[in-house]
Amino acid sequence: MGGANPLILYGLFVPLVIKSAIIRIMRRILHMDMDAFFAAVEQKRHPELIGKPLVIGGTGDPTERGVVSTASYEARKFGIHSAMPLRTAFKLCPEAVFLPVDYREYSRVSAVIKGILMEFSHVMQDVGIDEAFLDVSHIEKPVEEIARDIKRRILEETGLTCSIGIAPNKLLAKMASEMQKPDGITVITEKDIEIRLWPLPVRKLIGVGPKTEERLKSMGIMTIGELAALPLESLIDSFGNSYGRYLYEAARGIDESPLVTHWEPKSSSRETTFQKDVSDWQVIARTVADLSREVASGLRRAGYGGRTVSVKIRFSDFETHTRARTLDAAADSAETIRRAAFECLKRFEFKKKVRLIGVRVTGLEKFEGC
Ligand code: TTP
Ligand code: MG
Repeated sequence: MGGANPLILYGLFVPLVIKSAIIRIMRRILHMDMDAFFAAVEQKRHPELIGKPLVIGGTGDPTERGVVSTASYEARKFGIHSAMPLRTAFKLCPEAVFLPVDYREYSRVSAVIKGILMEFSHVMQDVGIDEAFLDVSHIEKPVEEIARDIKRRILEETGLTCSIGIAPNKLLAKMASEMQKPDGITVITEKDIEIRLWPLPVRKLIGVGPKTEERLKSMGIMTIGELAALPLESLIDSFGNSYGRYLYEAARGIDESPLVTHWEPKSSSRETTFQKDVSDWQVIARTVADLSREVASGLRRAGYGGRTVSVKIRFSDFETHTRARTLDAAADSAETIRRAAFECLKRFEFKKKVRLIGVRVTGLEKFEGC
């Protein structure tokens, strides 16, 4: 009868300690990505377009300059994809419907979707107009059920479908959300890395672009599994310390990065490509004034002011120059930004026609009370 038996204490506490360690390590991260987002929003408000090849991009005129922002799944069957010139898309599928980009509407729908995600968890990382990470570790429900609930709410509120990936980290969650598009739910655990990650081509690994893919190909590495077989030293030799280490860990499905729930914008900019290269000073000046006004209104909406205004001019031969002007204090007024942009404009030599003009404000500071 001399107090608690240390063995019983051991039996009681050790499993608790282990359990809390597992809970801490095993995060449940969800990645949501809307399906053919811009096209789906258009099909929602124009139901007659459902099931048709639909291309969203530029001004919506496929005979003009501009690139494809997105294509409906029906249009993708013709080989049309994002970033392709609209004219090429038109050649591939002349019967497709072409529509202009309506950012205002897509941003509105995006805000509704992000609001729904926030109802499920406040730990959300907004990564783009149609995607976000959500930490759902604390929700005591099977992950598939959480994903189904989110998809149901998004469908009810917007009429749109999304694909969801769930995994112990952001890297695997993002790869999972791609695996069963459209309208899919994919759960990946650490046990799945060997069978589901390693057979994939290296390009499917987040952070591997076309250049790295080529480098790896030349080393005889085609799949993520082959990449995972390379020793750390040889990756560091080939790709440098930081990217080499990233590839080593990513190929093993390791990613400890936290969700970034708050970010500060670094710059605000707008640019425009003319349908036909211009030399008319009036047009150039009016464009700079319009872009300055748009940048200023974006800054005010976000509650920021900026110190440095720069103007970018791309000439008809693609030669591109930038001129910058730093203000005495951060500003968000259209008038101040326009005046600084015009000072920049005066410092260019206009010997060739102009293809593109951009206005950018950097050195942003939060304007309190906005
Ligand atoms: P994505 O999620 O890459 O594409 P998506 O939603 O159209 O299709 P998926 O079903 O494969 O996810 O991009 C989201 C939106 O961002 C897309 O609808 C349009 C826009 N976008 C561009 O404007 N330019 C681009 O190059 C890409 C890739 C996307
Ligand atoms: Mg998408």
